[in-house]
Amino acid sequence: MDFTGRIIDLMKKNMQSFISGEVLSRELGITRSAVWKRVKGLRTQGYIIEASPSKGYRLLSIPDILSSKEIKDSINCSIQIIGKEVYVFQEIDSTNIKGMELGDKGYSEGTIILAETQNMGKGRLGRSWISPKGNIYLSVILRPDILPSQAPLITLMAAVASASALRNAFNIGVYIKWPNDLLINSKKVGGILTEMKSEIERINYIVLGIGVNVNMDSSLFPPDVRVNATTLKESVGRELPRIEVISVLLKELDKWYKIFLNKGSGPVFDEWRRLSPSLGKRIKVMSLNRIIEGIAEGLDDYGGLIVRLDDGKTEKVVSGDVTVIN
Ligand code: BT5
Repeated sequence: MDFTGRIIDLMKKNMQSFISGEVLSRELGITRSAVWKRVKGLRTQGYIIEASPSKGYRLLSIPDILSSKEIKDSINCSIQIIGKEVYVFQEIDSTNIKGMELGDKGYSEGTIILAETQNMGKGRLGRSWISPKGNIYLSVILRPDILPSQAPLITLMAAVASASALRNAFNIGVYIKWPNDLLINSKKVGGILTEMKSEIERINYIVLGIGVNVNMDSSLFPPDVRVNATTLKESVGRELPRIEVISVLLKELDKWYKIFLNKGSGPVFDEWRRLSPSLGKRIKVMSLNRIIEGIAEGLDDYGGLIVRLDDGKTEKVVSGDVTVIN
């Protein structure tokens, strides 16, 4: 690690209290003026560092810039699968596109791709995901030993993990709407896009993409999206350090992915039901080629939505957009 990295590390260990220039210069084996030069450099990167001639330096805040080291440090020890490799891009077309590229090249399960902004962020069915700075755009490469027809279960697992992570860490009511929406007060705060490369009977890899609106300025949403969208900042009432959000997301994803691999979909379904207020409600589902209305009754074994129609029959829906009818 270079001198600047080591200065950050030492100051972080003493966050909010002073560390003298003398101690820093001794630890690093460089002069005090060389330490000061690097502190000035850190300030230009957005680190807020107080400098006192008698007491030394005090780190007050860290800029909200994503770096693979910060992310790895934040999840260190507690994670077994998700986040073994972390790649961060300033700007990218789509983290899912990059995930497919790396998946093809054989990158290992748990590899993470993050970007500060996406210029071709993807939603489902060719839709786009608005991706300005300040949010989380995350993709994970997974290589589960499941059938291609079971891949939608990964979306449900990720929805449960993401909603649980945000609920526990920030005490906010995040709910799930089938199949891939994360909602706060019925507005979309995040979405999940699961893509895969497979043969008929075997998945080569899955790219699990998660987008969460964190600190973005909501006025950047076009009006038609704005009415149905929200950010964590709006709910919590303050900006959140994205590293903290990413860290809780990755830890919870690791936990739920292992539960899914070891125990199957049962525990995921149980939690999914608890977090899905639209179950039991009257809904309208718009799929590519039809619209149906009925009561949202539950999930089938593959994560499809079971809808009870007015004539008493049930239909299984594998993809579509759900609206709750009041
Ligand atoms: C989704 O699609 O909700 C999946 C979103 C997945 C985004 C992540 S970011 C990391 C990874 N890399 C990618 O390129 N994608 C994934 P869908 O259910 O089809 O919803 C898309 C619709 O949500 C759009 O048509 C808009 O109406 C709305 N929308 C777009 N951007 C939004 C945003 N930032 N917040 C809330 N709603 C948005």
